[in-house]
Amino acid sequence: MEQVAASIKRSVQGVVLDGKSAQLLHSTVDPNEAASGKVITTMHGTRVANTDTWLKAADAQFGGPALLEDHVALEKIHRFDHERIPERVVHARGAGAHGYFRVFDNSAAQYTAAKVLNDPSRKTPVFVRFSTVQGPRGSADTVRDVRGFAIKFYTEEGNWDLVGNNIPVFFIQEAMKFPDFVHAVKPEPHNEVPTGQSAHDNFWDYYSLETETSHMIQWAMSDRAIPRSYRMMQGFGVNTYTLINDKNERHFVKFHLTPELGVHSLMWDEALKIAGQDPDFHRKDLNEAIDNGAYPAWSFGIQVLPESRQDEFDFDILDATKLWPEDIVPVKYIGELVLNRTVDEYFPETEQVAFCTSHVVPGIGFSDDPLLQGRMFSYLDTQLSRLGTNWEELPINRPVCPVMNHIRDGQHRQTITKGKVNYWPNRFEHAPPATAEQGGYVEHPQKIMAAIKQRVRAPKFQEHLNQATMFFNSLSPIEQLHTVNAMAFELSHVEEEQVRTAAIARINQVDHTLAKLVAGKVGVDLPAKPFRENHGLKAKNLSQFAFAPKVPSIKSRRIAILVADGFDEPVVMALKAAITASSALAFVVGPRSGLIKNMTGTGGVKADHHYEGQRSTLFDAVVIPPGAAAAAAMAQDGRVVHWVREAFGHAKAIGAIGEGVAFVREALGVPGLQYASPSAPDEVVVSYGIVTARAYTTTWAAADIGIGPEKK
Ligand code: HDE
Repeated sequence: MEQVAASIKRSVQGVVLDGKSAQLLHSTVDPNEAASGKVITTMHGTRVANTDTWLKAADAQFGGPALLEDHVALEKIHRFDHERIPERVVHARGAGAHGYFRVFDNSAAQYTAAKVLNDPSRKTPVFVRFSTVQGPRGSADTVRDVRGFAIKFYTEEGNWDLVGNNIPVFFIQEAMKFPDFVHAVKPEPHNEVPTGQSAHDNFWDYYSLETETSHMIQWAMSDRAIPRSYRMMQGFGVNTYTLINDKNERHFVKFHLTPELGVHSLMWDEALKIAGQDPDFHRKDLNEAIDNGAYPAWSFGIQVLPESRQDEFDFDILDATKLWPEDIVPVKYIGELVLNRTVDEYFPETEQVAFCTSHVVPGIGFSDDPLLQGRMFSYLDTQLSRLGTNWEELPINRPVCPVMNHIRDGQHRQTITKGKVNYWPNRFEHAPPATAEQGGYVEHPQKIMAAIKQRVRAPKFQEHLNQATMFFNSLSPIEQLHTVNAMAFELSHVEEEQVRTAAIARINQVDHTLAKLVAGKVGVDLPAKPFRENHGLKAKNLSQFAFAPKVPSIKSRRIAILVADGFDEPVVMALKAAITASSALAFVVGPRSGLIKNMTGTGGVKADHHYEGQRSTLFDAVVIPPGAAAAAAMAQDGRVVHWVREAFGHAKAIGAIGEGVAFVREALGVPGLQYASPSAPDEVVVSYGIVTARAYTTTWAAADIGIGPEKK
């Protein structure tokens, strides 16, 4: 196998590729390139003259029996029969993209010797895979679930895999519980129901019996579990890792990623509908943004604690069900992650990528976090059943630095290693271990106290509720209400009363009011008394409103312009131009996906979609331009009236101009909706959360997305 150093840059059609992309190019075939031969061949390279008709012993008129001799037919069917590989046991459904990571300066050098984290001259290629956890490969994107956020950094010292989630804590403290937890959340064993949902008896049964899930359940029932986009969610390493600097000092670390676009969620009703209307919503969103040059970007941050501070807190810093409140351990943002290239082919890239928490580089290490320790085995192990022994040689998994060792053979070995020896030590001194000076990974000499072999958990691991309550307290009232509704939705899908009652009792341990509100909806008797008084503690940056971008932006947002015959074309053209200039996407939606006539009847625009084909749920905002005939026609069409009502109900930004205002007024039944205030008739007006104007103005077009009864 040819190894390509990270420094190699290769120019393809004028685009300079990073080390990983250049390396991947060696494994890429493009049927459009002349060099590929362009015509079909068998897998052994012979050109194929017919791929449709099986070779037969036949009479030209009546046909006849097929011959087993036909290698082209046999190979085609044989390869098809074996196309599927086992899907991931969790996180089966995902979407991936390429990009880069870089640090702003060398400020992290005080904590880590890892060049990827301390050398600002480096631009490290990355591959990121986002995922849901519960559902199978074919499940919908917008289900209520945790999202995976796994990053492979192709560093010059080897691959570093940061296998994180969009929620900073986890359900359980001990890795050994993972099979039980996953069995409980996955479809129930007797009927394989439900798909992509935690709304079932076994999940809530497990919750009610395992207190340590309390904190994570609060997150999973919050809006964090229904993101608007992969591009608009945070990422967290979750487990506590360590950083080791040049002086061999060790710090504990939590990794954070914060999206440039802010953290945004769907509303539950939207998420439910999109799951049917466009199950690939998040996949498409990721590709659409990158293809349109709106590259998703995150600030990369670290929370660091010196070893000496390990016991300073009322929680154990190695407990993955706890976060480190940012009020007491601030996040230092040291770099950025940007995704700028979609995959060429899903299977060899997004499906075959394999992450391992144990893949680290010098300067980064592990902690005694018991969940992390179990993960170290699980990821390495699971790749065998998914991808086979030589999974690290697959193009997407190969490091960009040289790989050299005495590991050999196994199914599908790719590398051919020269030489007489495949062991160390050997008489030629071929491939010796690296010294520390040569960059060899040397474990930090961590001091272990004299210990007794026993199955125990450290004392602070016994406390499970404080941060669950703190998270709920830290949410804004609307986020709290969404949590109430989410829990009520889930519990109404729980059939056994015993499970519902036990779940309410558990919720009562987190917060009595929360339990009361949920119990009231699902018809369960509330425990008479609070389990304990709510401690009233809050922490910063737990509400997602904390991450609203400083400068409001409509970048990459999808905006529908609703038209009908008789619309005002110049206004629509101006709107489209202004939306595009703001790096957002404009889609004209009309009664048909064809030419829609303008108000003078002299032309029109071609609608991108028709009212039935796309629903308001798939857009962030909707605009209705002027045009009396168009407004009248839309008012007669139930589907388009529903479009606007639904957008309003989902707190979407709605804009209307001229006669479009009259249509919105009728559709929503808000007689007071006007397009001008008497004092400033030419300005835009915001009322009922709707932006209206008498005529088109450029300031209006970039109007604040996100206004509405519930700002999202
Ligand atoms: Fe995973 N997890 N996990 N997990 N996980 C897998 O590895 C596991 C945990 C996460 O896009 C599997 O390659 C155990 C926490 C992501 O390919 C498997 C435990 C976090 C992905 C596995 C955990 C994660 C996985 C399945 C408890 C957030 C998708 C396929 C000790 C920090 C990676 C695979 C991708 C995937 C095991 C807990 C995130 C079976 C045993 C905590 C993002 O190995």
